[in-house]
Amino acid sequence: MSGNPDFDVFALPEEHDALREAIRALSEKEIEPYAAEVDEKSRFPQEALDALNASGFNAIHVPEEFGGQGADSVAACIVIEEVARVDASASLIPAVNKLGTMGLILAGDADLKKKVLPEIADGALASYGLSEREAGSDAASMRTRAKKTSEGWVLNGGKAWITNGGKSTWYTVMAVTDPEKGANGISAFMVHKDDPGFSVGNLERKLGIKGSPTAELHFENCEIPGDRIIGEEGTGFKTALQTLDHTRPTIGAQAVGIAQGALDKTIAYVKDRKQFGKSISQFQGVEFMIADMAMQIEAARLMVYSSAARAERGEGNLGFISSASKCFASDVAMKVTTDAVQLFGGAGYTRDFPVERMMRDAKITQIYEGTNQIQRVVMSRALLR
Ligand code: COS
Repeated sequence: MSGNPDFDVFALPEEHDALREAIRALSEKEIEPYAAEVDEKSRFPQEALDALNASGFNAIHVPEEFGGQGADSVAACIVIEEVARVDASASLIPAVNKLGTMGLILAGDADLKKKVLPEIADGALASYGLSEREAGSDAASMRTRAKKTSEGWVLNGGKAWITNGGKSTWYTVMAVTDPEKGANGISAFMVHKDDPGFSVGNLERKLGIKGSPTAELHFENCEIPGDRIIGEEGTGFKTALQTLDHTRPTIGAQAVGIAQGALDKTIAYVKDRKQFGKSISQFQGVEFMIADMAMQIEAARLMVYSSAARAERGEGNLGFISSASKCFASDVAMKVTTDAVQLFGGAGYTRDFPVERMMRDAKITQIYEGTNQIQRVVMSRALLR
């Protein structure tokens, strides 16, 4: 059977393959050597930030008109996936830069975009502030308030579990502007780290992604100018959910990357490790586990790219596919990394090998950007409405 060279409808464009090659090489050279130490010391992966900033992989989603590269959503997923393959903490740099600017890109006005986006393209970090201690899955029950004044807005309250909090320059913050209107009384704002009354509180002590600080944000009569609102008053909750429609696939990409990293390490290990006089990769019990791991990763990757491509094309009703891709890929990452530890045996349970870190890092992908239970709520609502 001869191949049809024109049949490229279900293949990634060559640019994406070239992008993967470039970001993989950079990740293996500049990020992977520090990953174990970053985790061990719970320190920020500065080397990764420097390398990503120097190569322009820090925020490739920023549109060209605002100083970025205007890369498509699948390209952004590939960058996140390849960084996560060696270090999940570092992959939160490009992932959260997208999360922290997507509301602005989708719903902000040109002047605010001009103020914020070029800085992010240049290497400043952005974060996303939706959750509060008492408003996690039920995000609309948030208490942080923003009151209009003659000068602009004054924010009071606090946000919790903010990824890269304290490292970011800009924060997309959702706050209640009209408590009578529920979800439709929430607005979105861009807050700068130097705004008076803004401060970063305690850092969480976590199971994984230890290189990425997770912080509280405090707003005590925090004054911001009037032009920092994203879109119209009262549209902030919708902007926040629309953002997640675009960024849940990026968490799927992170999960795929973590899983692929664990599989690659496991394949090398099981070929090398000998028991009963032969390499353990020659036992069918091991072969079948490897096959299942790879099969699940492949399915997750396809769902993530398809979801990112649909977001890129501007399709409506992204709720089902974006939640499905994040949910499926993160469940795959948890399963694959757990199996990786199993296949490494006693060695896998030690910090001498990276798979236990990958297993700890995978767990968060089932929780953040909406728990996998919330993803199933979003999916079933889309299917049954
Ligand atoms: N895009 C735009 N608007 C949306 C939307 C979307 N994807 N999904 C819902 N909306 C709109 C609804 O249409 C509704 O507007 P109207 O009242 O004008 O019809 C409004 O937003 C509120 O929606 P809904 O009533 O469905 O909100 P709920 O309070 O029931 O919450 C869930 C919905 C649970 C899906 C939402 O709170 C959620 O995703 N929670 C998890 C939050 C999360 O992911 N947190 C992690 C932090 S981010 S790292």
